[in-house]
Amino acid sequence: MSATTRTSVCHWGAFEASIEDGRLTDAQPLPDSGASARMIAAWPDLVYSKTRIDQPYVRASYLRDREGANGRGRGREEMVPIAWDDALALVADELTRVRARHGHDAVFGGSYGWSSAGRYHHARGQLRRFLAASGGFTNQVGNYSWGAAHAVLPHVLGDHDAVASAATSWDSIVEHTDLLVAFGGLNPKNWRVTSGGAGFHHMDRHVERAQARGTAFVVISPMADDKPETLEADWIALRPNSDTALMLALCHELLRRGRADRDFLERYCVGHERFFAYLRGETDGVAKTAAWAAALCDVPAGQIEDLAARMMTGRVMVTATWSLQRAQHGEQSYWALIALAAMLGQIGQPGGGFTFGYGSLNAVGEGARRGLVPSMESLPNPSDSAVPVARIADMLERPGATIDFNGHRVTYPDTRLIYWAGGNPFHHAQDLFRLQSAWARPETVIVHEPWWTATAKRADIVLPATTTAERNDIGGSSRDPHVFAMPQLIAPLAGARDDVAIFAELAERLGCAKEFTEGLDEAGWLRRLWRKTETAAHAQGLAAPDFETFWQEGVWQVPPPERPEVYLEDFRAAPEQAPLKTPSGRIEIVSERVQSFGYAGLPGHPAWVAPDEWLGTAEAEELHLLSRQPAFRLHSQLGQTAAGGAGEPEDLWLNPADARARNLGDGSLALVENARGACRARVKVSDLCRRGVAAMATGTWFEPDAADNRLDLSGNPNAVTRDVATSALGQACTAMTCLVRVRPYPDPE
Ligand SMILES: Nc1nc2c(c(=O)[nH]1)N[C@H]1C(S)=C(S)[C@@H](COP(=O)(O)OP(=O)(O)OC[C@H]3O[C@@H](n4cnc5c(=O)[nH]c(N)nc54)[C@H](O)[C@@H]3O)O[C@H]1N2
Ligand SMILES: Nc1nc2c(c(=O)[nH]1)N[C@H]1C(S)=C(S)[C@@H](COP(=O)(O)OP(=O)(O)OC[C@H]3O[C@@H](n4cnc5c(=O)[nH]c(N)nc54)[C@H](O)[C@@H]3O)O[C@H]1N2
Ligand SMILES: [Mo]
Repeated sequence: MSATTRTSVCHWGAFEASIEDGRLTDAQPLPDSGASARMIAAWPDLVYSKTRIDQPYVRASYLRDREGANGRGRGREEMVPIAWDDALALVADELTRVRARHGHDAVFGGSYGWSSAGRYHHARGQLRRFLAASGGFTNQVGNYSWGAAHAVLPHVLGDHDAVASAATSWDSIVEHTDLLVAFGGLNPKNWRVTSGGAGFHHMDRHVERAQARGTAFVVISPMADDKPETLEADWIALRPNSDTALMLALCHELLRRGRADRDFLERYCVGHERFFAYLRGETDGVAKTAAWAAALCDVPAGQIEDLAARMMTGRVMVTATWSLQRAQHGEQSYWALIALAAMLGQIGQPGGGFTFGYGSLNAVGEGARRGLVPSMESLPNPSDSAVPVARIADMLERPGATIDFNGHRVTYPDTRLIYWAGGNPFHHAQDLFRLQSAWARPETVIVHEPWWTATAKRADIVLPATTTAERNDIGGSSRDPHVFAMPQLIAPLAGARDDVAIFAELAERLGCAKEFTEGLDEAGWLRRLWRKTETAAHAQGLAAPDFETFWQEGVWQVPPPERPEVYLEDFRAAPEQAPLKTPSGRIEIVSERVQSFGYAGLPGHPAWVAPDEWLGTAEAEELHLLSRQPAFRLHSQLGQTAAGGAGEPEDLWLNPADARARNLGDGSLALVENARGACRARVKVSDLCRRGVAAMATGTWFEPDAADNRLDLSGNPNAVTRDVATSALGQACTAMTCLVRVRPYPDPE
């Protein structure tokens, strides 16, 4: 009998794993790391899940007649086990055939998804490396998390650091901030997760410290649970998707009361006079007053005026969750928030200005040095075909069509082959029934997965991948001061192979092994990645341990930065010496460039544009559906475990009055539906949910009813969400813009 413990990390935190006789028996958060014990302890359940794929499989009719098989059989037909060698031969042959007949753009390999924490065995990164080495592929650009911000922020701030990496640190807030105004709030469920995995989950402690020192908090959200339970905060319960109107009214109040910081605007910004004209209604005849916003947000005008008055004194930090921009015209809310912070004039001061995402992800504002977690190198893609991530169904439906995207045109490729590893489009895409029919079009779908997810089930060729427990890696998050060794804990299960090993085999068959592996195996690559950490550390005047020491100790805790980060501090200190990378070098409250695109609803400055589908246009019985991040899953990951709620219909939050009006009681089953589809959910009645709003978590395992292919039984909100772009600027996901009807779930006969 042998028993050992090893340290490792995953997207939901750092843990100590117990291994007995070659079996992973337990996992617990590292002491004082603050990671969720419920999520961490799910590791054995995850690794040994009945949903693991035990060997390669091929869809029955595809195996019989590759070119004659009908794509509509995906997800419905039997999957036939085949030998690894035959599966690899089939994949290699199919890649060669499709590229020869239709060109490399016909291979869609964007493969969006979080994969797992290790930076070397990152499935999505390795797939794209392999497809680049073997001849090229159509890629995806942007992400689901902050696709709209990714497009608009470079026009306003010169880059997208404000959402991707930069943040005024909590230490700075604790010391200086008098008022923190949080659009979208600070929901602690989102702090359980960091991309790449973190050693600290201390966001709640930071909030507590700030409160104890005297920072006041305002939570602006349709949901009152968007804050830690112990945090005392004022709640402004606005309608979903109306934040931009509220921000513009706050700007108008500052202007009307002569409290806009004109010195700041003149020195650091461009365009404020034109923006002011818009606020006053000089350009469109509508002044953006508190009364104007009150009608749109369904918030009393007095409450808006009071909030504006509070923001006129002391040090004020404004923040917004990423959810705000995952909505139609989501670009505007981020631009408006920047304009509001600019009018307050505290950008670049300790504890002041704006920061995106405190309420969205663990470790935003955690004091950490950047650049020490190594990332795997990519290879240049011989194809320049690339499509915005959220446009996948549109791309599959309309080969050859062109769309506007951030000042240029994108032509959709004629997709003949889809290759996915490390993502779950049948979790992440909106309007899944639309995706399901578009997905039937290509000739071949290849998926690597450890588990039989909805995407794996909808493949022609499925290759079983190992989990991080079954291989060696290095992990960590750029926002957290740790780098972790991720030692192999157990032998690969059943027939599973590492993604990298699969690609290396395929590369051998396709004659590009040298380009793909560069002659290195796992051990060689991990050492090469660690050398990048050593070099980056050296450049910052630090000494990283050598690889052997790092591997033996299991973690390198990086010394904290010398001073708390203050976003745009250097720019504020010397705008001429440290200009922004915008055309003017300053914050662009008006962007001539965006205006020059001539897109509908984008006048070149923050503006209110009503969504097509929201409470402002809803019929009496319609509710606005919010599909939020799940509390104890990572998207669809952990959805097959008890910790992630496997087998339970997902909760649907309703206000007591809305539940009563629909004859729904707490715990009863409901049908959530609209013209796009329906899903089943379990009602949770709560006055923390604003009237007119229904809220669900994403990430259940999509499970359409066999008898009714527009009904999902698992409770996946993407059965009903809308697959329309934020705007031509971002072409990003708009999951939060969605109306539904809710009624009791019909009793089975
Ligand atoms: N309605 C609605 N939809 C949303 C959102 C929303 O707010 N509302 N949010 C969106 C956002 S922000 C995001 S980021 C996306 C998330 O969408 P995804 O990132 O696609 O979701 P995950 O469930 O993390 O998918 C990762 C997949 O990789 C697999 N995997 C893990 N490790 C490995 C490995 O080593 N090898 C291989 N081959 N596979 C592996 C997992 O099993 C899982 O199926 O969802 C988006 N969808
Ligand atoms: N536990 C857990 N944490 C996660 C993830 C996970 O899967 N599980 N996923 C991670 C990922 S990939 C991402 S991108 C981030 C996403 O981070 P966010 O996008 O910020 O997360 P959400 O939970 O979608 O939304 C945050 C809150 O915004 C509120 N909200 C929704 N719509 C509106 C609106 O129109 N106006 C206002 N004012 N508020 C609104 C909701 O009540 C919700 O609780 O979360 C990360 N954190
Ligand atoms: Mo995300």
